[in-house]
Amino acid sequence: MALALDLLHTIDAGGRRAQLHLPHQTVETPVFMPVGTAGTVKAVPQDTLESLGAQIILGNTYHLYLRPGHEAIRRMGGLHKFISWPRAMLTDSGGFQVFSLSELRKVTDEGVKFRSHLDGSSHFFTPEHSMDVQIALGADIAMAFDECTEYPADRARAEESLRLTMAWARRSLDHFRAHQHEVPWAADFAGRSQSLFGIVQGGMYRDLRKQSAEQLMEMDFDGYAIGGLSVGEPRDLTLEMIAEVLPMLPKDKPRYVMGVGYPDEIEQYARMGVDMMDCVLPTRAARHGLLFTSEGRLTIKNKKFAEDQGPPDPNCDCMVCRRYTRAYLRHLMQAGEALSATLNTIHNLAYYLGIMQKVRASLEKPQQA
Ligand code: PRF
Ligand code: ZN
Repeated sequence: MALALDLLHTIDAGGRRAQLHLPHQTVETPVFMPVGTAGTVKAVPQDTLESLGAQIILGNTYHLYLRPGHEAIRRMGGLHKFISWPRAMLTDSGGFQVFSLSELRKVTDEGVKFRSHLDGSSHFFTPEHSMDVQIALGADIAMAFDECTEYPADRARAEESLRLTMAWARRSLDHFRAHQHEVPWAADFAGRSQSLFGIVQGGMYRDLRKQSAEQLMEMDFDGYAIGGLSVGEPRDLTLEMIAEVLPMLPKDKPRYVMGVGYPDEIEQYARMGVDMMDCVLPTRAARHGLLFTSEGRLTIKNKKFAEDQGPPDPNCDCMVCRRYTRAYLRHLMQAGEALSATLNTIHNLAYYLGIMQKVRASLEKPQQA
């Protein structure tokens, strides 16, 4: 069996409190997944992520394929063992990263030819190759190889891009099913296997989104993601696309919106019935000195914090807010100290994970009349 989703409670707005049973972890949902692109959630050690309550983290096929290489990771027992992460993991398929990071891309029906952003070397990714890499990495959840349609895209362009993504979804699933048993930990989890999610695309066209979801459901993936959002479109469009697709998806399978969002967005989408979300925002912003707090955003290098003896967020009980002052965090950033990124990231992740914890608690309560 791949995964199992146990629904604990559902509200009228569609939101669900559930348990997602994966080989390495039972994940309490809705869940926020910190991004660990190259086998590390930047600046934070794995034991700290565990104490922050991170249940599942992301890895990227594109980065890990280029360095250190998926075959090396397979020989070392898979990504969990390599990075010493005992809980759940999900790998993105490489599609999105090839489009956002690599140079000189050439897309054909067969796949994508691109040059590495590291050394300019030439590579060719196909749906089959993305599956081979993701099976070697052995995350609990792998993603279909897709094309993230850019924004804005006119109707003809969105249709053509969707046609490609749907053909790649079919090929991803066929290859995954044929090779799934080659996952490095196959022998350690009798009866539990890696899962594959399909990705809904379709630009900002509601009927294309619908068509995409229908086609993927017919293929019968283990879960469904909504991609191609948070790519520069206004927020009401993001919301409209999510609202169009969510009610169509099967109730007994996880729903994942890729690459969102700001704190109020992840809360809103979770209440609508999105089970999983990931975003670089809390981690990337932290490294630029932007803290998310219960009192709004804080630019920590601001001079006004030079002698501020208060905690970053007075309503946060994370290990940073319990111990350090705004003045100290400002100093670390000003001095270019490595600890700056670590402490800022720990707080931002605690804040994001805390939001989801509160949403989970509120989804468990009987609804007010
Ligand atoms: N496809 C994949 N990964 C993604 C996206 C997508 O559309 C997005 C869009 N926000 C983030 N990550 N494969
Ligand atoms: Zn904090």
